[in-house]
Amino acid sequence: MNAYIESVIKNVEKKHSAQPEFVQTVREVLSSLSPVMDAHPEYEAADLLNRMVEPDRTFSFRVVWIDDQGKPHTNTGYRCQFNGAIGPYKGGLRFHPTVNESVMKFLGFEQTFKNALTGLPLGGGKGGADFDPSGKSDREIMNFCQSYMSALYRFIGPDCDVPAGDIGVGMREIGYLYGQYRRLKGVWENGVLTGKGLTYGGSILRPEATGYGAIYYLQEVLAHEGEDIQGKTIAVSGFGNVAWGICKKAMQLGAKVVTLSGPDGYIYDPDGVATEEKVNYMLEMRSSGRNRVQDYADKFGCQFFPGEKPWGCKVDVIMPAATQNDVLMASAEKIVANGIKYYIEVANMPTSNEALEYMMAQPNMIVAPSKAVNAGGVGVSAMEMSQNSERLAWTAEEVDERLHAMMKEIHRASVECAEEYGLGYNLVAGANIAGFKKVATAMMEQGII
Ligand code: 2IT
Repeated sequence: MNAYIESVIKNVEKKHSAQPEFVQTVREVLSSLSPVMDAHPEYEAADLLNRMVEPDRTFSFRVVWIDDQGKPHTNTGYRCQFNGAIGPYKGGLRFHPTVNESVMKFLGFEQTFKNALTGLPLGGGKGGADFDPSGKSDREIMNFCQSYMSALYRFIGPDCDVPAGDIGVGMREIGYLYGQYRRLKGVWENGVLTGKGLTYGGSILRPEATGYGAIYYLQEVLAHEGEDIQGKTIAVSGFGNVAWGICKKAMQLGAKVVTLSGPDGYIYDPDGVATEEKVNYMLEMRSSGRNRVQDYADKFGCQFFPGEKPWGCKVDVIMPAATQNDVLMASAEKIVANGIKYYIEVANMPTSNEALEYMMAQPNMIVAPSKAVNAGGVGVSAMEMSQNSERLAWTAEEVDERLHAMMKEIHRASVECAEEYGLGYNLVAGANIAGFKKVATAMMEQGII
C-alpha cells in the first residue's frame, strides 16, 4: 500500500480508537486509493488525505421530549457536516439507539464519496439521534422531531446543509421536522429537507428511489456479465423503505426477492415478495412501529427463522439492505460456499472489512459497493432540491428516467476509473476512486483549508 495512505490510516486508528465504524470506513475507502496516490504526489504534498478524514465539523446537542405519560426523556442529537467542497452538506438523519459519533462520522464520510459519485453538486453530511422510534406514539414522534429541529434549525439551510431521511426517519418525520423549521424560521425554505410529502415540495419517486436505483445498478452489473434480471432470485435483508423499493422494482422486472429480515430474524418466501399485496404489506409492517418481520410470515404463511440472517440461502443475488455490519466473516463464508456470484451492497457499509476483502478475492464473485448502489436515493434528493428551487414538480417519468441514467453513469464511471488504474472490473475501487477524484480536485482548487 502507498506509504502516505498507510500513515493516514494509522493516524485515524490511533486518534479514533473509540470510533470503530469510522475507522472501518476510512480503511475501506483509503485502501482503494493507492494507485491514485502513487500517480498524484501533489495530493500528499497538500496533505489532502489527513484533511479529508477530518470532518468540517461534528456537533451534538440535547434533545428533550415528553412521552404520553408526561415524563421527560433526554436524547443526544448529532449532525456531522463532513465535507462541503462540492456543494451544501447533504445526507440523512438516522433515529436509532445505535447512533453515536462514530456512526455519524462513518456515514458522513461514506456520504461524501457517494454524493460525489452522483455527479451532482452535493457535499457530504449525516445526522440523527440515539432515539428509538419503535413503539412510540405519533404524538411522541412529533414531539421528538420538533425538539430535534429546535436545536438544529440554525445550522442548516437550502444552501448550507440539507438533511433527509435514513433509518427511523421517513416522510412522517420529515413532515414534522419541516413544520418546526418553517415555524422557527418564518420563511418558505422547503429546499432545507428532502424526502418531503408531495403537497409541500417532495419529489415523486423519492421513497422508491434508493431501491429502484439499486436494481438499476444490478441490471448494469448483470448486463456486464451477459445476464438478465428476469427470473433471478434475490436475498434481501431489512424490510424498510429501501427493501420495499427493491421488491417493487424487482417484481416489475420479473425477479423475485425471497427473503426479508428484521431484528427478530428473517422470512423465506419461495414465491417472492412479488405481489402488490405483499409489497404493500411491507409498508404496513414498517408503519406499525413493531419492528418485526415475523408478521410477514404469519400473514402469508411462509417460513420464519428467528434470530437468523438470510445469508445462508441459495439465491442468485445477495442484497444486504438493513444496516451496517450485517454481513460478517461467518456469513461471507456461507455466501461463498453457496457459490453466489453477485454480492450487491445496498445499506451503508453492510460488510465488515474482512468479509468484504474475502468476497472480493473470490475469482468468480462480483462485489458492488453501497456508496454506488444506494446513490439513487440521494440522487433523487438532489432532484427534489432542483424542483424546489425552480418551484415546479417533475413527472414520475422524468424523475425515473434521470434516476436510471444516473445509475448507469455511476456504474460506467466506476468501471472507467478502475480500468484507468489497471484494476479490472473492480466496482469497489472504481467507486472509491471516482468519488475521491471529484472531491480531491475541488479541495485542491480551493486551497489549503
Ligand atoms: O444514506 C443515504 O444516502 C440517505 N440516507 C439519503 C440521503 C439523502 O440526502 O437523500
